[in-house]
Amino acid sequence: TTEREIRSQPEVWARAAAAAADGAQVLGRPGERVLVLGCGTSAFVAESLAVLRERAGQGETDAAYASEWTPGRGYDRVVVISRSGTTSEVLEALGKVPEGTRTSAVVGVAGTPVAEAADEVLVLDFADEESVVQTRFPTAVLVLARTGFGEDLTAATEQARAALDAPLPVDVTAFEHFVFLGRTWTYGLAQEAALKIREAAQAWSESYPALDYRHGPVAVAGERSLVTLFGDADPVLTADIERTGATVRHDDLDPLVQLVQAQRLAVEVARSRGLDADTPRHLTRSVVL
Ligand code: F1P
Repeated sequence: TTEREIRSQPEVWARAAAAAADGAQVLGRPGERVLVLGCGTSAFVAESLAVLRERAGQGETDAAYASEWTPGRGYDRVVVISRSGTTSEVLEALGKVPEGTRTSAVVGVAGTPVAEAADEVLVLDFADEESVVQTRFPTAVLVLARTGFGEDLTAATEQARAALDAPLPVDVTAFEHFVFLGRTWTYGLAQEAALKIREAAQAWSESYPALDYRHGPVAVAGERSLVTLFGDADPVLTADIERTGATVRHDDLDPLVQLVQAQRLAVEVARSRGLDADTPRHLTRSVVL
């Protein structure tokens, strides 16, 4: 199931791009001060989305974990992201939004508690998933956002198709430690990639803002470490990391296609350890208290 959903991403992205005009409204009208909230995967999507929205000149945008947010500074709109639409902390966060602040929900399923609790709803039912481990829903939200903010993701979608048709260019048995580094909006992707490795493969993974990796965490890098750099290449950082014996990967792909490759990596690492990505240990599709 997870593999099938990973493979479906080019089709799902095309549909997400087509829905971008509606989406841009729900993600905050230009000039609005927006806060984006979510849990787990959706918290990382919130982080990336906040950077993308602000960078596109749409207005000040913050992101926070729904589970930790308490109202403080004022916003025109709070946008919550939840594939299931049932996550308790997201629902509780919506309940805390001050009177007069508009609320939007981006969900995979209409009629769910989160969808019902928000003033406006964007339902990406075509991106909904059966799997516990999220793959195409988060990427669809980001394709929709980027398209809505003026990017053309046709080439990235073609890149994803080509990447999916080729074998993953990594020998997963050579590594036991997986590190993902990102900058600006791709830091959210790096965190999401590391979460995939933990969820699907129960393997040791970490994520950092790229340049911060040298400020301590690099101490545990070694020959069994695979370090993936999202976004732009950085030869100086790469050389520094390679000195530890680690392997550094940077594909010249759209960062969302890099995330697709990380999702595939998680499935392959799981398989190499005798695990099934469809049945991750200790996890449920959404956390409902
Ligand atoms: C959020 C989430 C998932 C995670 C796990 C528990 O779900 O944290 O990201 O994989 O299954 O729930 P949602 O609010 O986006 O449905």
